[in-house]
Amino acid sequence: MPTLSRRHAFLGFTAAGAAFAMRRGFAQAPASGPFTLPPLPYPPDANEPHIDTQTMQIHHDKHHAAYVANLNAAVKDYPQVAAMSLTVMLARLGELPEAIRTAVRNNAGGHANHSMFWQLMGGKGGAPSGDLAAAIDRDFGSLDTMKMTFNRTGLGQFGSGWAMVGVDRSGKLTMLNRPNQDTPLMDGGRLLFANDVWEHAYYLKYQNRRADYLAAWWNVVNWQEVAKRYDAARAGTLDV
Ligand code: MN3
Repeated sequence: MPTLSRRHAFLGFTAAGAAFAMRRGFAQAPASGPFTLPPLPYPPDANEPHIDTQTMQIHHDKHHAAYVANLNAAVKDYPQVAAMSLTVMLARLGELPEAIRTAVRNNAGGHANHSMFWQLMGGKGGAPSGDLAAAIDRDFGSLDTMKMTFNRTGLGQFGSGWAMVGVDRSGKLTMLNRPNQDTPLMDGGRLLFANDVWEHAYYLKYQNRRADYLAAWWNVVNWQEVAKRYDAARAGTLDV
């Protein structure tokens, strides 16, 4: 099979695999797939009054659920892709079959981003402590400067996307932004935390006032959870 690249051969997208996928297309569609919607780790009113209950419910139960359903639909006929973890799938986007690459990018990205996002909230804001606080001071100057830069990043993201802080194995923090449901996981990176600046994340309560939403979000951040992510990043065990 001289025309197949090594990467395609590695992932098993051979003629036999394509034929298998086509046969599956005629079979009964499964009711679900390998990916599932994680439950919110707190009641939907836990972030009131800063993030309202209805926004939490629609955001989690409808928007995140749709990313999961669309991802399962995209990988349905591609068992080699369906078997991958989210982080592997996103890091290898360029190797995936072209027919599903965009769907996986949008929906695996959306599933990863939101799975992380719920974990970051449900807290009482305030300030981090210990190694995480020291890293924020070292890499951004101070917590207040970091928040200001993060809010400006979120405000400056044109259209839909995310304001993000990335973290590497050494614990170095980096201010980032990504459009749509893109994530540094697509470049093999890891996220410490991020805030969703799609209008669906804030429009019911804040309408066009994205700056107010960004400012209020800090009141529900769970810094204990962020600190766990920081420790996991340095241990090399941080996933989505
Ligand atoms: Mn969202």
